[in-house]
Amino acid sequence: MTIKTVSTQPIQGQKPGTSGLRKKVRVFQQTHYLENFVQSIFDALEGYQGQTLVLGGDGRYYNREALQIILKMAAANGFGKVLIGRGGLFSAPAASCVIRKYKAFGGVLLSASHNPGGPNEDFGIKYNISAGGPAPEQVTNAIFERSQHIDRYLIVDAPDVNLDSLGESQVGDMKVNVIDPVKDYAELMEHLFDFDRLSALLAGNFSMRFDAMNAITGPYARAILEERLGAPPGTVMRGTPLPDFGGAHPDPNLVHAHDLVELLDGPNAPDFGAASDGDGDRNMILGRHFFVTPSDSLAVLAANAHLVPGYHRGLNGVARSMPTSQAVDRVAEVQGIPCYETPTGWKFFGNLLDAKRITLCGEESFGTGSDHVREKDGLWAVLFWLNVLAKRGESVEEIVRAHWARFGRNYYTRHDYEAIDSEKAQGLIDALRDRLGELPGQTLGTYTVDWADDFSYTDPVDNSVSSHQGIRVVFKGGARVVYRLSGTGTEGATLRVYIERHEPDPQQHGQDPQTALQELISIARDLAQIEGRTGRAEPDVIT
Ligand code: VG1
Ligand code: CO
Repeated sequence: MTIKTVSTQPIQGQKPGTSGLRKKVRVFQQTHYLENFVQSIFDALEGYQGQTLVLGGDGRYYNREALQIILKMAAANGFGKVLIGRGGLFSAPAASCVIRKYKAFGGVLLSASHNPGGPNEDFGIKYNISAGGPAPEQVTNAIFERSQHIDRYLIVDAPDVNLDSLGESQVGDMKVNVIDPVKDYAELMEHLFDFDRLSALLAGNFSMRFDAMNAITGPYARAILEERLGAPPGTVMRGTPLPDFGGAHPDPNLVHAHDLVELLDGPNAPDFGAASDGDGDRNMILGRHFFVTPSDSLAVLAANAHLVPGYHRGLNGVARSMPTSQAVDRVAEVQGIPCYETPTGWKFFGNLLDAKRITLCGEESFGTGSDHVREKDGLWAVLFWLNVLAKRGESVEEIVRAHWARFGRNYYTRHDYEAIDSEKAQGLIDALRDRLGELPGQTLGTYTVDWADDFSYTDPVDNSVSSHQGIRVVFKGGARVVYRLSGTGTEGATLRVYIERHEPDPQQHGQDPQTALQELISIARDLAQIEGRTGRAEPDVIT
C-alpha cells in the first residue's frame, strides 16, 4: 500500500463544541480542513493499530465524499478494519450500538444533527470512544490541541469503496466491511421491549405516525415499526434520508415537525405521534392534541420503567443535564435512587452509565436514552413510550396528567436568541457572572433570589472538572432561570434561556407554560438585560 504524507498547516477554530465539530459544508470543503481534523483525531488516540473503526453518517450532503477520505486516512494510519453502514449511513445510536457490539476501538460519526443539510448548510464530525459514546472532554481537548500544531496527514492512494453493497473489500491493507446499518440496532430494541405486545397494540385500534423528517431514522423506523411490528405502511412519514432533508430542518419540535403536529391536532388524530432528528438521537413525543415536553418525557419514562422488560428490575439512578427541568428529580426521590445533574451534552452521561450509577438519562433538548447504548436514542424513546402505552392502556395525555397529579407539574420553557453577535453574547454571560455575588436576597417581582452560580461539574467517576457550564439563578421555592451559550451553532452565538417552576396544585396544571411562567420570563429578560445587550426584544425560538 502506498501511504502519502501530505504537509499541512493548522487551521484556526477547529474546536469541538457540545457534540463534535460543526461548521458549514463549504468550511469543511476547504483544502485540508476535514483531513486536518481527522488526522488530529487519530493523532490524539493511542493503540488503534490493527483495530476496528466504525464509520457512518446521517446521509447529509458531503457525507459520501467525507467518508471516502476518512476510509483512506484510516487505512494510512493503520486501522485494521472499518465497519461502515450501507450507503454510508448510521444513526448516532445505531453507530454506538455497533461500536459496543463488535468491540470496536471507536467510531467517527458524520452529522450536524438537527441542523439543515445541503451545499450551503451544515456538516459535522465527532469521535466516539470504545464504550460507544461521544469522546469525553480530555479527548476532545487533545484533538483540538493537536489540530493547532498539525503539520502533516496520512492518506493512501486507493480507489473509492462501493458503499452501496454489503460485503467486504480492501483499502490498502485495511479491510472494509459494509454492513446493514439497521440489523444490530433492531435486535437490541427487540431485546429491550415487549415486541409481541407492541405488535398487538399496532394491530388493534391504536394508531400512530412517525415523522423521520427525511433524515436517518426513516430506514430504522420502517424496518422496526412497519416491517417487524406490523404498523400499516405509511405510518412512517418522510422516511427516506435525503442529502438536504428535502430542504427541511430535521429538528423534531413543534415548529419543524409541523405536518405531524397538525395531524395530531386535527380531527381523526392518531393516538400517538413521534419524530426524530437528522442523526436519529432526538425524539419528540405527541399524544392526541397533546405535546409532551422532553423533560416530562424523561420523568414519565423513569416513573414507568418497571413496566418495560429491559428495565423491569428498576433503575440504578437517573441523570439529566443541568438546564433540563427537575421533573425527573422528583421521581428519583420517590424511588429512592440517585439523580445526577450534568453539563449539557451527552458525553457527560458516559461515565455514569459505564459505572452503572444510572440507567436512564435525558436532556431538555429532545434527548432521552439509557445504558443500552452511549448516545441518546430517538427511536428507542418512541418504542419505550409505545411499550408503556401498551401496558397501561391509557392515552398519552392521561399518563402525563396522572404523572403531574402525583409529582406536581414542572412548568418549563426554553427561549433561544439565535445568530447574535458573539462578543455581545459573551458580554451578557460575563456580566451575569460578575453579579452572582450580589444576587442572593434580591427581590424581583414576587420572587426572591435564593442562590446563583456558574455551574461547575465534577465527574463523580473520574473527578474531572468542567466549569463555566451555565449561569443558574435559583429563587426561594425552587423556581430557576438558567443562561448558557450554545456549543452547536454555526453562525454567531445562540443564547439559551431556560425557565422553570414547580406547581404542586393540580387545579393549576391546565395552563399554557408561557402564561404560567410569564413573570419569570420577564425577570429573566431584565436580569440579563437581553434587549439592551443584544438588541433582541423577543427570542427567535420558544420551546
Ligand atoms: C444542543 C442541546 C444539547 C444537545 C446538543 C447535541 O447543544 O442543547 O442538549 O446535547 O445540542 O444534540 P447546544 O450547545 O447547542 O445547546 V444533537 O441531537 O445535535 O447530538
Ligand atoms: Co441529533
